[in-house]
Amino acid sequence: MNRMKLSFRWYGEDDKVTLEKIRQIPGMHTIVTAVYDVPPGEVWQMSSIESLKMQIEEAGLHFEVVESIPVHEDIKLGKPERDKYIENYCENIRRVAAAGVKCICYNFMPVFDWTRTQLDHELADGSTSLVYYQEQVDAVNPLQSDSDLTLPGWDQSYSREQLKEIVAQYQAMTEEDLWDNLKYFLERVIPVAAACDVNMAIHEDDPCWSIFGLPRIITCEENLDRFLKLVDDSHNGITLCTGSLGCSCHNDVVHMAKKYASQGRIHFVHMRNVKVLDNGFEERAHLSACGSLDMYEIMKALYDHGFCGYIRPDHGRMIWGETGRPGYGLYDRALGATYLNGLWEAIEKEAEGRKKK
Ligand code: DNO
Repeated sequence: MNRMKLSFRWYGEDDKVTLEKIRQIPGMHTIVTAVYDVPPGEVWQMSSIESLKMQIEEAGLHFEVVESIPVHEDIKLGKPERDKYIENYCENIRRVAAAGVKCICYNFMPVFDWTRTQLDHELADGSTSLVYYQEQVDAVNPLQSDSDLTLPGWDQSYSREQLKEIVAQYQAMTEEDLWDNLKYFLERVIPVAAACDVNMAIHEDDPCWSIFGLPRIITCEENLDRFLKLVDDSHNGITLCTGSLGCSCHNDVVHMAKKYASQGRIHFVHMRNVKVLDNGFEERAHLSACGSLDMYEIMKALYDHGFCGYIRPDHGRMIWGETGRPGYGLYDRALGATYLNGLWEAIEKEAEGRKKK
């Protein structure tokens, strides 16, 4: 039988959304988390990993997915110091594997992880969500000292000068340079993941286009094909993030789900709906009718093509007066989880019914 494992992101002991609450979501199996108090590039303490595992298992859940082990900028920039950071990365893979982790999510985006222009945009029903409006991004130029150099979601640990310098280094790089650096990284990391039987699952660039002229390459079908061939091993796979890919109308997410699931290369899925607009996109409730993506067709594509990895409801809106980490409150993600369970049960029963006939 074709099974998906339902999972939920938890930010550790400081998360207002506690394990006690998460465990009450029907069908919950796996916690997705990371060691958050270590800077990118450093080795995680075994005791920190063990402590996460213990807390999660005490709550009756499994610790099988890490999101993320961040990739140090020197690796993405191809600097000489990268070898040290790659070795640390490999050591982290060995350590989390020893604790029972089966899947590691990471990204290869220069400097900025996900980018939004507002984190609390009010939707028609009074809920709030994360949005991206291009004109607001265009107004922030990281190389102009008098520009307002922040957008929500960015790493606040850089000073303005540091950020300007690192952005300038990437602007001098081509997409081909970034591909070379990704290949160099994968050639060293994937054999270690394979030996530990851990699936590496790259997260697409969010949004899936270049920002401020910085190269971004994990953006579309053609590039995902190229990525999977860089190291042609099933441990070199993807996190299918429906919202990251689906915010561009050029990406056919249902087709991509079919294609990469049948190749056995989707190890993790982030299910989230977005409304695509002429000038960007808005994050919406998970239900298909609320956004531009057909969530049923995506789940069915995964089911029909043998997907049996981890799925988590991705960003939720803030509803019912909840406050907290944007995108990562309890209520709307829990509604998302329940919706995904419902879709999956219906798809599974229908398929089993078909088989019996
Ligand atoms: C945002 C997340 C991303 C994701 C990383 C993976 O909410 O989907 O931050 O965790 O890009 O490395």
